[in-house]
Amino acid sequence: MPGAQCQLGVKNLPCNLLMDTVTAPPTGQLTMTKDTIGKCNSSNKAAVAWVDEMAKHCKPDRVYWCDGSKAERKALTAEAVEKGVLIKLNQKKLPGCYYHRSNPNDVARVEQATFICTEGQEEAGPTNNWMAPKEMYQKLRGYAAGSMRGRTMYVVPYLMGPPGSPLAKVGIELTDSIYVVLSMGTMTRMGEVAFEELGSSDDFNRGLHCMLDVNPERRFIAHFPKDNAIISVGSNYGGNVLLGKKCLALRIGSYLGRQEGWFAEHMLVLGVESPSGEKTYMAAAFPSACGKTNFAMMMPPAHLKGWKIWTIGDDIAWMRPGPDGRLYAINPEAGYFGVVPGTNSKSNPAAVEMISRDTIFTNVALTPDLDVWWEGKDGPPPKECLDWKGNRWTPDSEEKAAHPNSRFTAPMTNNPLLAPEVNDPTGVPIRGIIFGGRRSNTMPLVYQAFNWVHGVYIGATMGSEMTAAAVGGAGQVRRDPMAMLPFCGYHMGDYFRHWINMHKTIKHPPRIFHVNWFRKNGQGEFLWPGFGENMRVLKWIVDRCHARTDAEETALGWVPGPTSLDLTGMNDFSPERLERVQAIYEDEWRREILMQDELFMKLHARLPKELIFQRELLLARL
Ligand code: OXD
Ligand code: MN
Repeated sequence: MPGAQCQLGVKNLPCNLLMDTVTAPPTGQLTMTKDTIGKCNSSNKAAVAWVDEMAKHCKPDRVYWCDGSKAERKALTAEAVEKGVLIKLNQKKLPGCYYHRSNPNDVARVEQATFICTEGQEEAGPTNNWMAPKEMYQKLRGYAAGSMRGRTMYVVPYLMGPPGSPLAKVGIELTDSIYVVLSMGTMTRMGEVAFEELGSSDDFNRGLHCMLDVNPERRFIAHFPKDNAIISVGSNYGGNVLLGKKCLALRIGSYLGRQEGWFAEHMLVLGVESPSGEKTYMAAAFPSACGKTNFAMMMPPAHLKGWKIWTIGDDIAWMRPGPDGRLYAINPEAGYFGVVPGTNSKSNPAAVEMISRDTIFTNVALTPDLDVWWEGKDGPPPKECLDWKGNRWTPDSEEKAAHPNSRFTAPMTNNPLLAPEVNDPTGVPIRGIIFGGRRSNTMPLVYQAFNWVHGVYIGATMGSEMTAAAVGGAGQVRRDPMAMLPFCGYHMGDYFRHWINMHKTIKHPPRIFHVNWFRKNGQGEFLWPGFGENMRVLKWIVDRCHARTDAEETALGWVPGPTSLDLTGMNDFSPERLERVQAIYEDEWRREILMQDELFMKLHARLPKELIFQRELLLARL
């Protein structure tokens, strides 16, 4: 009903078109009344006007403004169950947990459908798909027009980062997917908190998500960095549609970070507490599905019992120089959207606990007693269950029961290792940055850069075997600079320049390291046990950051001396094995450096000279 006035005092602005048609939710109104649920809860003129404009365009049957309350979540969850979007899991075993199955054509990020729409193509660079903003707006507005007829448009206000943080950013996502609303409620600080932070400012990310008919032919994830805007159509997969995550926190974030002098990175952030109570904060970039969540929630082995890991974030770090010359990081997110297969009490005991309640499982297998199952879960497989597509599955089936990129969406507050500092608006001071990839050969377990620019070179030339987190190419090595290849919102050469320039603004820069947990021997077996044992490597890294352990110089950088990596209790890990996992083979490295050429050639017009010099120096050292 055009012309309705916002209840919260905005004069002469249609508040939202159709709010009066909001129906009461099936269950669970605790604090809300029938009169207020879903109604406009913002007096921000820019927000109200934009929602109004988009509603007129998409023509939903109703517009629902989310307030982020517990009562709202309960009500929307019940609605999602009633509509068959979610299945309620066995609440005795998994309290607060729900099951979702996505369209089988929509199970991962689609990089070929992801666009950076800057004015000129050069600004987006050769590693991004590009279309001119005008053209893309026209195309996607065409798809969005009238696309929400018969549906609800949910207004999802959200805050990325702790309230009051100088790094925090507000977004509003308009979506016709109730699954997205519930997921955003877990992954971000969603609801009134965002409007409180926004005040009367018009500086918020404008995100529009229309599911359409979930058709890969009409699937686009388009970013308009100059307008701080995103339009995503034709998908309902988290990485494409939870717009606060990859779209705002990384692609738009990296663009804003370059303008404003900070970093938006695909990095976990953790605190390492020593037996004496000293806390050292580290950030680490690994490509998608290479164990960031496991590393961020690691349990040290028995021998290092006095050590403890605290999680700040498992996927994204926003970092900026503080007044004391150190680099401070926040986690902009409030939940984890993690890969499920392989999660068990060995790989990630804290995650097993975390996802036993309040979690949405997407594309795992469903057992007859409404429990969930996936490859690599503790215990034997079920005798029979439904696979992620809803087909009958038995251990004899050829296909996997859970999709390799099936996911959990869990609130960070369920993480038993959650660092209390996660809510500190200042963030945590980062002492070390770790880069790593999934490499069966060439890359040693650990080495340290000689200095900042060398560290930038190491990050810029990172390579990794591809995983199921993105469609296509699994297993092939591709260059994934700083794990940002699919997430950098501008020219990668300018991004490297930003990294090099930022050094001047950080008086006490973090030390930089490279790790590889995945090196294999000739028989295809992993040389390093990984998981909790990675704590031994992390301890060496922490000690290096505090300049209290020794290292040996190699062509690649500093490596642990024969006795400085603590291997106590690893009885089957002989000194020869350590030598093999740390080995630097000249022929492998010459090939590696040749492979880097592909990326360097692509970026050559804007590639900082410093990186070319670093490459030459490395060649000379080999
Ligand atoms: C993710 C990804 O989902 O990197 O975190 O794809
Ligand atoms: Mn990620």
